Amino acid sequence: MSSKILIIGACGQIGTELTTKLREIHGVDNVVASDINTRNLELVNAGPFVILDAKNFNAIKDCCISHKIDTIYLMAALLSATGEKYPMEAWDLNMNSLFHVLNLAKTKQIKKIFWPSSIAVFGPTTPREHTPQHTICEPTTVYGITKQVGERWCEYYYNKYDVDVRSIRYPGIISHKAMPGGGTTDYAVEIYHEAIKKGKYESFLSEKTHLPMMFMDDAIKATIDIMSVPSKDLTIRSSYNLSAISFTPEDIANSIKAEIPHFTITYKPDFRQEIADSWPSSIDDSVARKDWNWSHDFNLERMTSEMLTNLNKKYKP
Ligand code: AKB
Repeated sequence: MSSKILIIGACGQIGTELTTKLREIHGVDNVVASDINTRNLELVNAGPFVILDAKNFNAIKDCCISHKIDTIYLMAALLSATGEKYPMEAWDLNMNSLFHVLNLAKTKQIKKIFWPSSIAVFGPTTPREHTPQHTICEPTTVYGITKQVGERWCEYYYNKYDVDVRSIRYPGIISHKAMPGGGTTDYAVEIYHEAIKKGKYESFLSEKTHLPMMFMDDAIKATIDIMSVPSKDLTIRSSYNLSAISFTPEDIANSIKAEIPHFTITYKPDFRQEIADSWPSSIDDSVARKDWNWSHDFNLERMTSEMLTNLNKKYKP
């Protein structure tokens, strides 16, 4: 029997592409997309869609009952940069939405949950290079704190209540369909849009800021893969380290210049620099590679070529 899936936060950067992929796999009618508003009309019109506030337990519960949902992907969250501007809102949304789905799964109404964590669980005291799966986690952002605490709760619900919750620590995600919103790694998406539209970009991170990143296709593959493996194969019930490529704004600018020679970049670091400086520069994801055969496909050059080809079609059809 096919799963009946609910995606909460389906109109966001990852939710948009995850919804499409899950519908390809499970059938359009088996995947209910939901968000707090209808900001992505293409997605809203492409299949079942419900307006849903991730902070409202009863609304999530009613939606699950009426659509006979057994699997939830909880993609709604306030990210690192927005979280610093609205700390209490970030805490409220990121924690309560997680408790709502964990508590639904505790009653066995929901059989499986995907909840994304982030490299933001790490902080300035974490080893920066090849950050191990198990290491010091002293995050200095509200977003990072919510992800760290969320990881502890996921593991707790798995151990105490046998809740099958699965999670990965996403690095910065680069994509050309929906824009990211409110993250520190957003520069790595904006830069491609501005390269096509204006031939120049002012980066809010300094040229040598080296961060872990990933192309969207790899992130979707990881998300689908971890949800597909038998439960017994997963040895981590907090969240898996996940890695693909790491680069600086200077590296990404050089890869764009290889295709658009007149492209120029300038640097004007803002408050997000401090957040980026507190995160690892590369991640050791050997446990994910061993447990569920994770591997990535896109390097920087291939990603740049894919981004520029698709954004060219969008802006210069
Ligand atoms: C952010 O920059 O806040 C996110 C993340 C790394 O989780 N993209």
